[in-house]
Amino acid sequence: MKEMTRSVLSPTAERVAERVALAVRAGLAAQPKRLPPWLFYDHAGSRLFSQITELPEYYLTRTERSILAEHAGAMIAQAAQGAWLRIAELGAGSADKTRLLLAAAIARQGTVLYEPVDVSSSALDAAQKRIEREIPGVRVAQRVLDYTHGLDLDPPQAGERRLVLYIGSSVGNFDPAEAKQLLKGVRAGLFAGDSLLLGVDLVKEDSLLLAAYNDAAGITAAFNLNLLDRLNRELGGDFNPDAFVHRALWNQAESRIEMHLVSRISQRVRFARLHWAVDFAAGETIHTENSYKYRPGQAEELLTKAGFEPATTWTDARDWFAVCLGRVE
Ligand code: AVI
Repeated sequence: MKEMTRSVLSPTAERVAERVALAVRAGLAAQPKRLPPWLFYDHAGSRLFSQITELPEYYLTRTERSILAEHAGAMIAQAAQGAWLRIAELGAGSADKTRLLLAAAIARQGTVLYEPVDVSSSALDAAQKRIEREIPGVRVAQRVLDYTHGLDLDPPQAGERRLVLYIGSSVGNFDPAEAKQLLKGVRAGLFAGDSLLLGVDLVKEDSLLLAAYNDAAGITAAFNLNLLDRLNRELGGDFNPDAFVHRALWNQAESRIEMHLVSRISQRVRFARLHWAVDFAAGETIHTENSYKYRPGQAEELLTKAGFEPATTWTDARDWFAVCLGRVE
């Protein structure tokens, strides 16, 4: 059975399967148990995340969008500084938010080269189709790579500058040391005059933060629990998702929302494809995600530590979200 499964997988799918198996073995053998948040984003998880971004409680997406809608022109002008701008994005396109920046670049220079960067070529194909259909004037050049291990892109041509987008509070899913390493890797792949646009969620009242990760419709709970379905499907697991419950909490000391899956009962979960099993005590949790919230000035500090020169920070009227431009000097 194991051999059969292997033989029908493409080399890329095999690499993903291997990566999932390694992450699960390491994470569920650890104490406390944990799983990395990239595991959320299978097909069903990506759809659930897209629903999350529309939830009334999940203010992040719409707040960042409002900042971009108001300031896209200034962001593009500051990044370009009179040169021709190409726009790279870490992650395969955040749809309508990216569109605001691409449209501002087109308004300024007539056309734009958009380089979405992702490990998943299927996610990039989908982003390319969507962008080319929706925004005439954009030329899309996919970059298939894992940007968490550095950004190895062609240098921009003479008279060009590159703006890298890392928006959507994605950096918030990394702890401060990892975030610094990741941005240092991005910086290492850039050239003088290039820049990075970084979107971070800001600390606010606990009740607002908690509601965003504990929505009334239960979509975030479904997103968290979907991880167990994924492991059942991909690793031959026998998780009973009803035996786990979603929990989101605000960790004030670490300035982060944490998501966990809590085992309701004492139970053993088997993974046929790993020839392995793991025990859970009643109440034991799997820590599935951190979402760091920044205080004013911290995003700029992070940019500086990663080797960027913070240029401008744009926020909304309530100071709920910040978008910072960091420049390579
Ligand atoms: C993708 N990332 C920035 C989201 C966040 O808010 O940390 C993922 C998410 N998790 C639960 N809801 C949304």
